[in-house]
Amino acid sequence: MTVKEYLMERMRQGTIHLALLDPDKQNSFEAGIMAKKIKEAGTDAIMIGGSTGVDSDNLGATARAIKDASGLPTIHFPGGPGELSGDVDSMFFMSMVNSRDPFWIIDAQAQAALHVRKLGIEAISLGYIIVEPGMKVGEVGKAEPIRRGQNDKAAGYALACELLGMDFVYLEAGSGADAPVPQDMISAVKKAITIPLIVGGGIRTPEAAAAARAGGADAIVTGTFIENCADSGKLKAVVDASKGL
Ligand code: 1GP
Repeated sequence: MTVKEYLMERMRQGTIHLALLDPDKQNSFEAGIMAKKIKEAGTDAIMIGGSTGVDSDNLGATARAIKDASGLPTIHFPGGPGELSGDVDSMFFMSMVNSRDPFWIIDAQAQAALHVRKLGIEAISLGYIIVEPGMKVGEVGKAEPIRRGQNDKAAGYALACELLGMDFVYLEAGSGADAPVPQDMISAVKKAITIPLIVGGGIRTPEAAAAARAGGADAIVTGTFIENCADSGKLKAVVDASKGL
């Protein structure tokens, strides 16, 4: 089964949780320990990536450690075309569709594509939509973030991604955002598309996860919260709220 099939299968049963680990924030040994903890909390798969400080070496080492420690599927969440590893199970082959720089829309992907194929990495295509505040990723990607309240605009971008043949759409408020993507924007986007909707950025409480789920998110991503949370009960509470358990 491919990672895409695995995710689709799980999402058919309800909202799933994806944990994001940034190889620049801890060494691979620590990433393995975190992966084991988050697996016990019930996460469905682990995304690996960050906007800066990731290279093929720390990406590969982190992917191997996560796999060994948890057995969960790994998904590379790339910060640019210079970091690639055959040690991941799959990658989000993504376009930041509301970037104002063609590099982040298609040129980075063109630089990486032949290498991705050569390494045999499963590529899951993804339309990446930055919502304000957008944080570091919005800044690095020169995004023009969707403003709060611009629900039709968000839905238009998302449906354009679907009509272009992309597998998934990701609404991203940015890692560490003070407020996640608003629930009514998630609902408006969900209503417009038939492909799965991933939501992330600024989700660090069970209430925020439940709101994203109620809005219609098919997958909820948490990164910063996992990095900072030593309490396995709190970890499980956010994962459970994401999945409606
Ligand atoms: C970032 O959406 C993810 O790409 C996760 O954001 O770190 O705020 O959970 P947080």
